[in-house]
Amino acid sequence: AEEKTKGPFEPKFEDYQKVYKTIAKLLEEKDDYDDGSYGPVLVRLAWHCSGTYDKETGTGGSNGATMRFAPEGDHGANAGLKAARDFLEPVKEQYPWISYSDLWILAGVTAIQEMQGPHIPYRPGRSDRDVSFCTPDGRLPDASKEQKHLRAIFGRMGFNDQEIVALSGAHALGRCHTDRSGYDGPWTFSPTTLTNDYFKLLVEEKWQNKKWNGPKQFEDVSTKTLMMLPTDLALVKDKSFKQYVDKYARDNDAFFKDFSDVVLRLFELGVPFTQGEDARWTFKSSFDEAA
Ligand code: DDH
Repeated sequence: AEEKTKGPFEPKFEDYQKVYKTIAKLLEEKDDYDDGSYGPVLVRLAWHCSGTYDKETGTGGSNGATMRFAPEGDHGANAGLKAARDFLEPVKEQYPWISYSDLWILAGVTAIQEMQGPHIPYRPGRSDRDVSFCTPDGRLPDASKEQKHLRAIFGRMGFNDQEIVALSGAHALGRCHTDRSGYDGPWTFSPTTLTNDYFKLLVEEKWQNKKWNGPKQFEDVSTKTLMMLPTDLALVKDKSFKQYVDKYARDNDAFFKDFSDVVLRLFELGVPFTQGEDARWTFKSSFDEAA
């Protein structure tokens, strides 16, 4: 009789907060990667799951975790993301009830918050799908292009100019790897802390063509240690984009607010939620707990 009343395990907020804490702890422990954190590559994994969304056909997006399969995992844009997926494998083993697709997005949320970014409200509801749901190659942005391409790619997901600029602020984090994208170097001096420095550097620094044997990218004139992609500089070349770059360079709070709003939407693209928007949760970060 007891079995009947128990029913299947239905994870609640506390269970997801536990998964959050486990990821946060792993991030702290595994500090011998890149600039000292897997945080940036976890954010990139969550974004590349979500950024395949096509609003016309309703295909792609963070539901499905189809990057587990070769056709999508091997897309050029996804090079290097195996590091993020492997990092999360022990977490999946510890909490087998969470879908890969919910886990990968939760890891993106955790990484942003643990790198001192804004809170990103979250709701579960993604289910894993088979290989037939892999999206075609070419849905993610091509860094060698400019504003027209950005509007086409992000417009397909349903984002406007302001949202494209806010999303791009994620490049405060992490770096380019020659063995992944072919590009090289970080965008900011603090690639494991989310700040509005990406925008500040875009407007305050002078950028010149890097002379090297790789794809066209830009370096800062002052130190020649930072980089920008052609798509990054398109944000200051284009007047409509530039007004938002200026705003976020001046006002970190405005950036954090808009970044949280737009990342929340990005991470929910293509997900057939059964619960409404009021069911979103906000997880406590290590910083909230220390306070
Ligand atoms: Fe990005 N990104 N991204 N990006 N991205 C790269 C790294 C990271 C583009 C190209 C690249 C977003 C938008 C764009 C992050 C987050 C986000 C790399 C380097 C390239 C190339 C990969 C490598 O060599 O390892 C382009 C083009 C765009 C665009 O057109 C707007 C967005 C919207 C996000 C987001 O998260 C919301 C992060 C984080 C990284 C650092 C990864 C790492 O391993 O470090």
